[in-house]
Amino acid sequence: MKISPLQKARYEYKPKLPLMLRGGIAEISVSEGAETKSVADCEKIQALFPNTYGKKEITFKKGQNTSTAKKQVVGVILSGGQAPGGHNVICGLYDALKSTNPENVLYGFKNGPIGLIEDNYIIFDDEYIDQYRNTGGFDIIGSGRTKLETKEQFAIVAEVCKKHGITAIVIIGGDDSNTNAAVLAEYFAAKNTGVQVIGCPKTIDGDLKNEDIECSFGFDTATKTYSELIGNIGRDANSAKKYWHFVKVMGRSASHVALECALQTQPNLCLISEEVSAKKMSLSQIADYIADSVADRAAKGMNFGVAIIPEGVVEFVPEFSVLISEINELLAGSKADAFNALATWAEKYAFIEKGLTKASMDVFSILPQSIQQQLFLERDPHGNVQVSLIESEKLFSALVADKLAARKKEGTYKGKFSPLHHFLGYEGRCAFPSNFDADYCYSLGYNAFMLIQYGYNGYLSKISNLSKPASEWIAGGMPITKMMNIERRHGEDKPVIKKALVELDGKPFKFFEANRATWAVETSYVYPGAIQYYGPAEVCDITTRTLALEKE
Ligand code: FBP
Repeated sequence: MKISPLQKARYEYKPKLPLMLRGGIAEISVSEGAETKSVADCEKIQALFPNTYGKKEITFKKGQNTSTAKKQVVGVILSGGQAPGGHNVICGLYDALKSTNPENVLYGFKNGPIGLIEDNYIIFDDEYIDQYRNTGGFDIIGSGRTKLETKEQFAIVAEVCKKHGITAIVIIGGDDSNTNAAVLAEYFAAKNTGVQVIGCPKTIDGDLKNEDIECSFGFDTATKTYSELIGNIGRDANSAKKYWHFVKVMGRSASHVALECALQTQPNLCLISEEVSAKKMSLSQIADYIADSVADRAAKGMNFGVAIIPEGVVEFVPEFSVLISEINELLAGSKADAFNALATWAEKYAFIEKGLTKASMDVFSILPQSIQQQLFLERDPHGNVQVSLIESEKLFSALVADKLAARKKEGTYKGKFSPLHHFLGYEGRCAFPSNFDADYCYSLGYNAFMLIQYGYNGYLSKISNLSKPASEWIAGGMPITKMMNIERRHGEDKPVIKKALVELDGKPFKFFEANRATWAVETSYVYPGAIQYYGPAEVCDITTRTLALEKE
């Protein structure tokens, strides 16, 4: 296999652990804190998790290791979308496990949770693991989106664990995967299997965070990668002075990624879905808001700019989400076949016109035809419109073009508007992890093994104090049930980890809000450049603006 010089150099990088985890396993002791309660709906969560609810918060410290010496056979899975640093979670877990006892074994179940059901695995050894140290991607064992959530699946997993003598499972995933980790932990405890479950917080979206988890891994590297590209685009815009760039960034429903990229690059505009929702902004209001900045800059002779659009924004526009549900209804079950059988777009349009309410038709009719057609082409396995596939960067630039054309007619706008479109998502999910993510992930994995060794079940590996140098990070664990509440999902009340959206009264948004009017009209771009892996700590080890502002 041919490897790049950077990959080769990264193999040699020694991730930094918190001081309390350094110096060898024999010196890591545990300190138990207070019993915990879930963030909401305590009684209901307790009733659903009688064996794992209310456990104590725990912190590791330097001292005599008092865990019971027993052979550990651990299984690990990667779940959901790729996030930089996943390989290092596995490397940290492997190193801790092997340095505790060389007889310990680490199984990697392949292609996500399905690997546990299909009993599809590899057993890690030094030679294999060393090819993945400090690298991006999830290709070490692959990932997948199958959910582990039913009793039948849990029974199969229990059988697989029994077959291999597995004592613990580590689930590296987002809020849904860690919710399922908690349910699996409860199942194992109720059945007295003796198998422990530990979760690790992953997702580039940054929406798995709360008072215990300061950030999910991968967010740092992905946002640095996107910000490098947005900075480059800004510099190109400021050089050529002829294009408006509409950049959609990943992040699912939450706008943490968009906000972080805006804090790093200071574009002319950044939509924040949570604000759109709070202010109940319509498509037309959003288009006017963008058009104002285009016109103000044009008046100063600047017919160029950069706008960041979070991928989930259209879901938060009230009239658009009503339109989506009406379309889902319109095409439910066999009605989709009748629609698809229509030969021309004109016939389809007439069908749509008949099926939608007037209010939704008003919204539908102002959309560019390409977006109208996307709403009917891209369906998920349940038959619903996949909102993340809607090219909202093109939608908004088309709506803004209409607004500007109208203003031109009125004589209130005289500029030129040439939009270009970009979507930044997959480009950032498998980048070489930044030093922050390399260190954070290795620590999460190392720490996950300490939780296993000390016998904890249903815990999330927790590394905190992350805005400080790695030596000052604090390692410990938090019962997953503490992060749960009851939410309505698919028509049922379900215990889930609360998803974190951007807080409009939080410091990162407040900072953005205080500066955006200037950024909208001036050209204040910042060019972060590429992630640096070697060099001074103030260049290589800094984390996100979001985390820095939150911890100010
Ligand atoms: P996770 O929530 O599983 O971490 O995935 C994040 C994400 O990258 C989102 O930002 C994006 O909307 C989605 O995955 C894309 O999914 P897919 O990889 O299935 O195309």
